[in-house]
Amino acid sequence: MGLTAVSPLQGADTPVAIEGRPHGNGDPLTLWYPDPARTWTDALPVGNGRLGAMVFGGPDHERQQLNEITVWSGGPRPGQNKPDAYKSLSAIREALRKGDYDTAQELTAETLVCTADYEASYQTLGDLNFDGMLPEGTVIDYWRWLDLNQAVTGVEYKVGVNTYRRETFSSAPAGVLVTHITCSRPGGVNFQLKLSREHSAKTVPASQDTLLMTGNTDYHGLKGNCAYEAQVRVLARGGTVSSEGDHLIVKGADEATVLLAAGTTYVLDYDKNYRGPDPHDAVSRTLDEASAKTYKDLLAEHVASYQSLFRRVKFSLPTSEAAAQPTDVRLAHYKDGKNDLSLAELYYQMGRYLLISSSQPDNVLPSNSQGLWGDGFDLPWKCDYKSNINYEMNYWPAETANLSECHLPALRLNACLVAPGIKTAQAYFNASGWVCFYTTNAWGWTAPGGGLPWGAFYGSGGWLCEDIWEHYAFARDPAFLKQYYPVLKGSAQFYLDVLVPDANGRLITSPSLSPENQFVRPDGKTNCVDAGTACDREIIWDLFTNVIAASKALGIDENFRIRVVDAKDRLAPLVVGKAGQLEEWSHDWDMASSELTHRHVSHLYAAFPGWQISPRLTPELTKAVVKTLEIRGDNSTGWSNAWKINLWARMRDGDHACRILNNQLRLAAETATIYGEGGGGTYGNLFDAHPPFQIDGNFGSVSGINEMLLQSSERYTEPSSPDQDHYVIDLLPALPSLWPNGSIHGLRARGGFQVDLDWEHGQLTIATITSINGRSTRLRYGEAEVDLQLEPHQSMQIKVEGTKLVGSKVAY
Ligand code: FUC
Repeated sequence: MGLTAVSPLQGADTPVAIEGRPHGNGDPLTLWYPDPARTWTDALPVGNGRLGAMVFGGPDHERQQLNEITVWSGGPRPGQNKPDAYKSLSAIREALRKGDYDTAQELTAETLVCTADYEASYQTLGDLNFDGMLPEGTVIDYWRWLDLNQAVTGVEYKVGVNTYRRETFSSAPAGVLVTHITCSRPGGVNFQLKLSREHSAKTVPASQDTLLMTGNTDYHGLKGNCAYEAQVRVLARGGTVSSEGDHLIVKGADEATVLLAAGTTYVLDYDKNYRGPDPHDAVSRTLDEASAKTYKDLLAEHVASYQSLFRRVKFSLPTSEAAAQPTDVRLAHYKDGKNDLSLAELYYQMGRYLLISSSQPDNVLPSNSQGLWGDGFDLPWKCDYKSNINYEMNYWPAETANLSECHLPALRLNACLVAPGIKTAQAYFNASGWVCFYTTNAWGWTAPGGGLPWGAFYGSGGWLCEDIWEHYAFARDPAFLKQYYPVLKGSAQFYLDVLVPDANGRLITSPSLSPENQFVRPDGKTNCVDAGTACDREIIWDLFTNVIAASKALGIDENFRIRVVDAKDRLAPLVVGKAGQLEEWSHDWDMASSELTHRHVSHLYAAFPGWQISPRLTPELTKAVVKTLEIRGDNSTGWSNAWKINLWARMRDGDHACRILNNQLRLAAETATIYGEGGGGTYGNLFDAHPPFQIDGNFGSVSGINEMLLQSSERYTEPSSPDQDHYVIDLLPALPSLWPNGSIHGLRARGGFQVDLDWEHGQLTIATITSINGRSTRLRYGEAEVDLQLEPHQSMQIKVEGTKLVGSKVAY
């Protein structure tokens, strides 16, 4: 990107000559650019969890592409459950027992795959277009930024001697998108404003200063179960505001504040068919209340609310001159990272920013596969909640990166899958409990949609329960665990019902898929339907472990627990194959695969996000995980690379983890889908490239950085409280040699602790452990260990003395 550009801007009527300014503001947590966005992945995202915009920053023509997290096409599909589908199960299982994989696969495809259309997609809310903002003349000193400290994006430039400035943010406390426009020349603020949407929308003036857009999510013959409303209002100081058709016209103002509020009929309630009241009253009230505040007050309350989450973690790596360059230029030059270490810090905090901005604690729906941001009506992969990895990955950093409350929208959605999931469990397995197959969406989809080798993966129900347990393990709120225990139990009931003995009497799932992958048998035939894949067993192992721990912690359900303990003990063990790899399938078929580098590494679930495999507890299986990672390679889609950062960190190989992270910090331009090698990278606005843009890679990478610096997955038994789960906190378990000096403060660890870490020359200098509400933990640094007892809110500083960890209590 050059510093001087003459470019027709997206959607602009007239090309504008622009000279960008050579420096940003030097702030390490600001993304900046010397020219406006040309493409959607150059534009900068803002969001209050629910209401978001991609801001392009054109000087004459500004486009803000809008999203509201509940704008979904389609609706609930009661027909997703094929009655009596389960009747084919015994024939499928029998075929698998006999090794007749072709028949098993045919029968699975015919009967266990849902035939209802899977068409619903997350959609754009529309566009807010500002036109005619400039007088004649060359734009100089242009820059565009996103300040992660304040969650504000802006542009500033000059024409002649006059400075024009716009700031945009989406406020969680006020519930509105705010754009503030100023010019150093009195009366210099002029523009026309248009609120529009390409499909199913009508915009009318609601008053002289307000536009109202209403519509629904009908799209190409697909009826939408969602009606929406957006209202935009201009508050000007000086000058005039008038409405004309679907436009507002601002003339000669000294400054203007543009407020946008939006809402839909969507409610996360299966019993109400996901449909609530018309949003008109709520939208009008929100807009009126925000209009009564000054811009200064709106900004102050927004920044305070955002910073209460964002400022909890401070990550610091040494900075260099390279950090002064525009963000996309930094990406283009990053390579092995040696000359621009602090780009990893910016990328890390961008991930936290994106989670806060797409998943506020009271969001009606969680962060989807593009977070909150999507431009279109039928978005990539429906922009849904793909629960065979992608949706869960979105929330991997929620707890460790100290954003526990931001996890709640996902936990509520998961709990809301129980009602439809009970029907799916009955229809496809005649089983009790609930299940979700490989994906879900806003409408309670739990069935095996999507054909093979996608749809019939039924490990997702168990995988979604991992989030529930993790929230408890970190936040340690017994009331939460009590409330969500039935969700965990219902999932365990399902798996207890569907497990069957293998030839050796060990329990497996049958039929069973390993997400989206296929195996090649010795006769050269390719199939995906197996019995007892490793991934299913690992998910069930984790779920059972957590249900046992939950029922103990709550002191309930002993009889059920005994059943779960028994089944867990009988699960078929994990196996190391001839190549030294962890076997993915029921046989040693991995090395015959035509896709040895397949992006899904589902059978490594046991190493991350699970903990069944770890270097200390299971060294042989750990070697097999390392071998498998080597075979799969480092080069795949964005989310696959991000998963491997976490896995290599768990394998205690910080340098390998960091190598993959460095590869993620590579400027991507491709937006067409790439499924394997050649994928990955990061767009100019720091969005992850699958490609196309998919936000899980951002979140997975944040989690991966956390795993390099702090781990707390290994459990131990504490004799003084045997019914509680206790965790080893590993300090700097996989510190990469590229980062010999740095610090990270405010990470969270399981068991209810917060940790600050400082290191120099690759060695820990000081760690501070604070109990949030945990009492016992075991700290580990290298081979040194110490058991700690802390009262809630007590802190302890830890130093390394020789081979020992020595602590002193400090005031919190
Ligand atoms: C699965 C993945 C793809 C993509 C999509 C959203 O199908 O295999 O890579 O992430 O989900």
